[in-house]
Amino acid sequence: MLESLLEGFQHGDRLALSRLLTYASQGKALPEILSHLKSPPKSSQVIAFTGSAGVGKSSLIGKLIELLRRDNRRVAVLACDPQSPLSGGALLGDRFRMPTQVEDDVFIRSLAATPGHGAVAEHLPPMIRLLESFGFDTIFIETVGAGQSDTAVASLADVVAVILQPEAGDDLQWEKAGLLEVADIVVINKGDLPKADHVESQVRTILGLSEGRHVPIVRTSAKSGEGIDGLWAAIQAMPRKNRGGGDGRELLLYTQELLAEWFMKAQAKNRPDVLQLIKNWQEFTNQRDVIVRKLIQLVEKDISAAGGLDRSD
Ligand SMILES: Nc1nc2c(ncn2[C@@H]2O[C@H](COP(=O)(O)OP(=O)(O)O)[C@@H](O)[C@H]2O)c(=O)[nH]1
Ligand SMILES: [Mg+2]
Repeated sequence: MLESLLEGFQHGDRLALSRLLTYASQGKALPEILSHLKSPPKSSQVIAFTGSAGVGKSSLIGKLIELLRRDNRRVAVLACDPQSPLSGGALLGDRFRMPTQVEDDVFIRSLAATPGHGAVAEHLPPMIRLLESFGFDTIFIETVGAGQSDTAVASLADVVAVILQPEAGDDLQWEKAGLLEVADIVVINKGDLPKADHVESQVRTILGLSEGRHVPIVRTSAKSGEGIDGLWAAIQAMPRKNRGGGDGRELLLYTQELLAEWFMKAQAKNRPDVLQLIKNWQEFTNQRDVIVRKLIQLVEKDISAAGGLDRSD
């Protein structure tokens, strides 16, 4: 089954891509899948759109897709939305302001964000690898910005665009100020509404406080289409990050995910050895490195017994 999927994938079969993405999103067969992926001739540009619900992330991505399709670029979207389950039917309907999936060179997948991973769906890194290997030029990741998970997005994307909108209230909330820390570009969308100037000046103040960082601010309206070209130009002007795994971040992220999964499963099964370690952790605070080493030993034993971390259940 997996073999024929991988075979189909190599031949550009979108159904095979779709199935493999589902495997990856469930953490299934990751080592096999990843080891079969060929490096694409050209790496994709991964662009994260993050910001509160309703600011217009999907609408903006939809507009950019129209623009990119005019250049015949192949585009994929991974939309991580805690409110929308994988069934995604509603998402791809009216509410999701993106072109429909009829076009062959546009691929959209909505994902439920995994608890414990903040806004970032679990196993996003291998999913990005799949899309990249399939040959998409541009990959958008849509996330609802929320605290620490943004750092994870930042490490997965070449460019992080933080989307804001004019607010009824006066002040930018702190939560948004925190979001700005991960921004490579700040987008003030809904420029057709009043108060956009006010938001922009607040953003300038906050960004001005962190010296030595130049973050472009772009005004857009996904409704009128104004500013969309400028947004794309700003995105293209950003330097590419080293996403290829060469700086170790991908390895680290992957390891963290696998360990978290192992740990959660072990806890759910009430494994006595793990429960004991958790108890020790609380009692013997001066021996924590010993406890960590014991835990790693347990994981190691499991891997060799099961022939791989992914099959350890
Ligand atoms: N007036 C105005 N409305 C917008 C604009 N962009 C998006 N919207 C509307 O804002 C709502 C939320 O948009 P959506 O793209 O789903 O936001 P998301 O939750 O951030 O993905 C929808 O009703 C859109 O039609 C804009 O530039 N101007
Ligand atoms: Mg959306």
